[in-house]
Amino acid sequence: MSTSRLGKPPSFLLIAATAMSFAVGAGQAQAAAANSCLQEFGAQVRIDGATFVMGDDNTYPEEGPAHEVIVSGFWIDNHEVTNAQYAKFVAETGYVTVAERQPDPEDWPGVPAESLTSGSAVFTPPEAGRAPANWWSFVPGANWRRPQGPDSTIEGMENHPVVHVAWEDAKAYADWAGRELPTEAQFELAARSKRNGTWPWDGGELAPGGHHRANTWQGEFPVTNTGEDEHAGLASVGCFEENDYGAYDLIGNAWEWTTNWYAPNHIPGDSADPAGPAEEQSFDYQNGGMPVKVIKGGSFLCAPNYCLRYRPAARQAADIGLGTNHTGFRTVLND
Ligand SMILES: [Ca+2]
Ligand SMILES: [Ca+2]
Repeated sequence: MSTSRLGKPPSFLLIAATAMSFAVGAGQAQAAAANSCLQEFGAQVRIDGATFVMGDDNTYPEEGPAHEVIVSGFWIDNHEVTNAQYAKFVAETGYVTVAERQPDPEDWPGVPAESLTSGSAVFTPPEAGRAPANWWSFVPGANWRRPQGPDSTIEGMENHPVVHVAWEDAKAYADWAGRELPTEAQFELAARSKRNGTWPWDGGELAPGGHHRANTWQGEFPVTNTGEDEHAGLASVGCFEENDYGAYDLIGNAWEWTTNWYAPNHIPGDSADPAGPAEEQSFDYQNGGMPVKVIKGGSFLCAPNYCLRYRPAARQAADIGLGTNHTGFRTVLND
C-alpha cells in the first residue's frame, strides 16, 4: 500500500468528504470516573477455526451477498485496546499518531498552508437548523490524548478504548505488540459469538428487560441521547456482557479497524478468510476518493433510527488516514 496515502493527515476538506460516510455521531465523552469494569487487561480468547456464513442479505446492501467463508483458528483480544495500553506503547516507542502530526503542505497541493492543522474528527451534536449530516467537526488539537480537543483529557478514562487512531496508528501498535489487526472475517466470526443469526445473543433483543447488551445510542440520533444504557459516550472496556467466547464490546462502544479494504459489497467466491478488494479497487460511494478500510461492530453512536450497525454482519468504510472519537481497535494473534 502507499505509505504516502497512509500518511496523509485529515483536513477540513477531508472531513467534509468523510462526514457523509459515517453513519453515526455522538456524545460528548463522558467525564466519567476511571471505573474499571474489568480487573485484568491484555488477555486474549481463542476463536477456533470455522466455516460460517459471513454477511447478511436482509439489512444494508453493503453486507451482502451473504456467503460461506473459512477462517483458521486465532486468538483475539478480549477487549478493545485501552488508553492505558496505547500510552504504554507510545511511552516505549515515542510514536506520534497521525492526528498529532502537522500536515505537510506538499501532501496537500491546493490547500492553503494556514488551513492545514493537526487534529481529528469529533462528533458534535447538531444545533437547530444545522444540516442533518453535519455532525462531525474537525477539531484542531483533538487526538487520542485529548479526545474532545485541546482542553480535554483522558485522565480518568485510562480504561476506555483508545480513539482518534488512524489505521496506521492501530497497525503500529499491533506491530509493537507482536500481533496483527483482525481481518474482517476474523472480526465477524468472533462477533457472531458462536451463532449465525442477525444478533450475537439469544432472543435478538439488544436490551431485554432494560438490560443493555452493548454500548449503543438510545433516543433519536443525532439529537437525543438518553444514555439509558448508562453510557452516553464511550464506556470503559468490558462494561457490557461478555460474548460466548469471553470477549467484550465486539458489538458497540468503539468501531474497530480491520485489515480489509472496503467495497460496498462482499465478493462471492472470496471464501478463504476473504481478503476483500485490492486497495485500488476499494471505494465508498460517499467518499471523496480516499482509500477506505472496513471498520466493524458499531459504536456508542449507533442508534436504531439511523445506524443499525451494532450487528456482526454490519460494516462501514473509514478513511485510513483519519481518526474519530468513536473508532478504536483490538489485535489478533495468528498461529
Ligand atoms: Ca450508550
Ligand atoms: Ca467495539
